[in-house]
Amino acid sequence: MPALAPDWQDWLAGNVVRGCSDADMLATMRQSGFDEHYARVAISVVRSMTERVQQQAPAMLATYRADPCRLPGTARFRAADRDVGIGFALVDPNISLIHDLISEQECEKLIALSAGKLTRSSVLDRQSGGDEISPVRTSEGTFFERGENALVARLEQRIAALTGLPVEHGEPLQILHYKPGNEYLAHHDYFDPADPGSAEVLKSGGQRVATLIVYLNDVAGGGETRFPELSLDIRPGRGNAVYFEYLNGAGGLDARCLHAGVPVTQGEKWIATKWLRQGPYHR
Ligand SMILES: O=C(O)CCC(=O)C(=O)O
Repeated sequence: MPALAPDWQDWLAGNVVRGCSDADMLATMRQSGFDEHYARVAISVVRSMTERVQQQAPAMLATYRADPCRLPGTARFRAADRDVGIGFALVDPNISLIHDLISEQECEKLIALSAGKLTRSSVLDRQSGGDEISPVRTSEGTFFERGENALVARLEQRIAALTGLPVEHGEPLQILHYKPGNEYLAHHDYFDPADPGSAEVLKSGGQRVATLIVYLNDVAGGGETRFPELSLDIRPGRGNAVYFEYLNGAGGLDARCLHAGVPVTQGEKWIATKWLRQGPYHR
């Protein structure tokens, strides 16, 4: 039996530590083309080794769990014009950490193009469906229309390849800037069907299906994207991205995707956010 590549060994070990089931890991390996028997044996071997290490070296594994961005190896795949890596992939809910989605130069260019046109970020007024300024969200931001420039168009192609959703399902790319103390309190990105304002915002494109948050810089302190229902923190790392889906095939909305941008404590944080809809979106 050929040896399992080190990046897959790391991926399995990380998932065992996080408490993923064998069935979930098997499903991901099968989707990536592994033979079922081979995948079952690999899962069982890595599980037993990891559990043995877990008993003997809990401190080491606590570090591993707290900082999945620093997992040593990642499975790589092609997203349009770029090779990207997977830091981790949870199956239920579907949340992935993508490494190297965009280059350092692309991060810098997006920041430079945005810096002169930032305004205070708004949130949805759940009554009217309009925008309002709220202490819930204290960042500044700006938007790029779909295909507004060559860089945005290239990123949109990459995101479409990554998510399997057409470019037309994407809302404008949003760039956000957080200074120390700025944050976005825990919220869902989908529109609650019970809110009076939702009917208006659902008219174009329907419900939001998924979100991609791209980290444009390393943050000196704080600024993690936190999923409180899942005890999961994503530390910003330049060029990396977190992708999460909250609308399942049966039309159900997954409340476990509640998330927050925790306060930046040192330095600044720049991100690009792409919200993806069920259908083509126009504003
Ligand atoms: O700042 C973050 O990490 C989260 C941003 C966010 O929740 C959003 O843009 O919907």
